[in-house]
Amino acid sequence: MERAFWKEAVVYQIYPRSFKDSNGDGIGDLQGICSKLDYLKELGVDVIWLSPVYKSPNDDNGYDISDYYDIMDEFGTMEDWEELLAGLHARGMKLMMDLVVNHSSDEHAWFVESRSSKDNPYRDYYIWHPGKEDGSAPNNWTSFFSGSAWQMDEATGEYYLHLFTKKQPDLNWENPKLRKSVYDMMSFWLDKGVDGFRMDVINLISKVPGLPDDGKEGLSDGSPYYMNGPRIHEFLQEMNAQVLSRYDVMTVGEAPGVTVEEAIHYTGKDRHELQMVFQFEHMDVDSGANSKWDLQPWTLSKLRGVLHKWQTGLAEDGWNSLYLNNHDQPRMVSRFGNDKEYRLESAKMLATLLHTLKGTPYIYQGEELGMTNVKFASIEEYRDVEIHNMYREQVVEGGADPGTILQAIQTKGRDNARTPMQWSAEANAGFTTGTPWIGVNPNYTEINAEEAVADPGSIYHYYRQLIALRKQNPVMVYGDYELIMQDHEQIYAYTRTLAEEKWLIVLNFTGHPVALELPEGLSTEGGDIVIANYPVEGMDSSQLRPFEARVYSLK
Ligand code: ISL
Ligand code: CA
Repeated sequence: MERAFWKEAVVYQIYPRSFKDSNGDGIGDLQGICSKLDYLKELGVDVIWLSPVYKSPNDDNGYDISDYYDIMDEFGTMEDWEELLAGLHARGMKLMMDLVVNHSSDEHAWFVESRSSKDNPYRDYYIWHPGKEDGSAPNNWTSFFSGSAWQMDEATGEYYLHLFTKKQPDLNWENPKLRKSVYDMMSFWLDKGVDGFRMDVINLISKVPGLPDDGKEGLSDGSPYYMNGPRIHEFLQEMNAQVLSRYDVMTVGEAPGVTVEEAIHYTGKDRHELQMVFQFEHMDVDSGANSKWDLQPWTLSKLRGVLHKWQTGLAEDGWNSLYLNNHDQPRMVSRFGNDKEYRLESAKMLATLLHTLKGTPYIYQGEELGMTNVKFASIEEYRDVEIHNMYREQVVEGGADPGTILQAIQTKGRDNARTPMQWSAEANAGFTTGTPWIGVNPNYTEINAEEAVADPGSIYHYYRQLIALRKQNPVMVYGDYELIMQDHEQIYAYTRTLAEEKWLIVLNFTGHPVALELPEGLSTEGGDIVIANYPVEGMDSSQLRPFEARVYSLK
């Protein structure tokens, strides 16, 4: 067991636009975050991952960066950012910045230069290609956010690649000059005292040479030609050698489409690449084969199957990140729990899962309050570019039933995670004194931080306990994971073992009571409850109540 800070840490993700507005313009900002540092310290988290705060025209809320060296006007100034960093450090917390270098904004100076002429020195900072003979796009790849991944640029008559929106042109990692520019920029932030990076879609940066497609008619998924591409490990090892290894940093790479085998290559001990990745397989358990908008019921078997595969797959080498929601995903209590009569119980049950599996837990803002999905009644109330592009493609151009598509958006849309943080029962949930950039979830009068902090039985206090337990019990971090009752349809149960210490975790994933029959050789007799989401009084060793979660220390 090799101890490491980043294994023992709990990370809290802030989506600045929606966290706290300090000046009444309706947009969260850096001073807003500064005003909540004591709240974060009280919760007990060790690291803040800050979604992008760099200069940006906000086509994709900061994931389209026009200046990597400066702060977005709406969020404040470099001085505000420095105050935030100092405030975190003064409280013993660390700051992980978002690193978005698969693409930049089309308003970045590099792209402005690049598009201006074919022989501009920055031309090769991006991926340009002439069209096919008939003038159509160079290949049939789709963009993540609907339509072709190629955009014709009139100035030079060539197409540029954009895996995301057309205002997010892909950077050309084949160009050593671009790579050097990225490494310089990373060093700039690390020299300012940043403690790590969350790397946006980092496994997409290496594209197969020649940018081939699958030869099919019409648009098609190009991911086999850029996910975990041919030079990805070379690039990451270079980044590590030139930048990361010179600092004591924490790293996590966002990696859609990553497999367990690949994850070991990214995070293995002797690989010198990343510490952990965000894998996505468990985010696919309620989607059809082609799209997240194709709603399918999930089952515990499916979800557990994926989590178990990753737990065992990275048991010897590599390390897991643990999350059930973030700024791109619906709220976990609405998706995997019950956000109505069992909101409290199921949010705590899911929290128990996240904090007792092996890996580093990531809390997304508001998760600790049990914030839920929002159901905006019309498409106009949504803000996300992914949602609007999809709606246009499906409904406006494709003639799909608007009601069906709206339901998919209400269930899976990213704006579910982006409604303002619910601080109090005051107007606009205490998020802003102005008009919020996106509607507040109307349930803020009941679900808010002020109430939660005041109520010892709240989800918030349950998170505090879980985080505190992690600091006192190495078994939570380093203990071996072993699945029991592998085929149970309602209960997810496993043990964690470190030397003499053995913990048993039992989680009821349903809204009804379920009989608990432990396999032979395992007994809770004489064991202690470490944490549970129901009072210990009334606990029946042979039955779990709706969404009941228990962690035992066994004798
Ligand atoms: O959000 C998703 C599903 O709806 C993912 O496909 C998501 O686009 C993918 O995980 C990449 O996400 C990251 O890069 C995007 C940005 O929009 C996301 O917010 C970011 O997390 C482009 O930078
Ligand atoms: Ca503001």
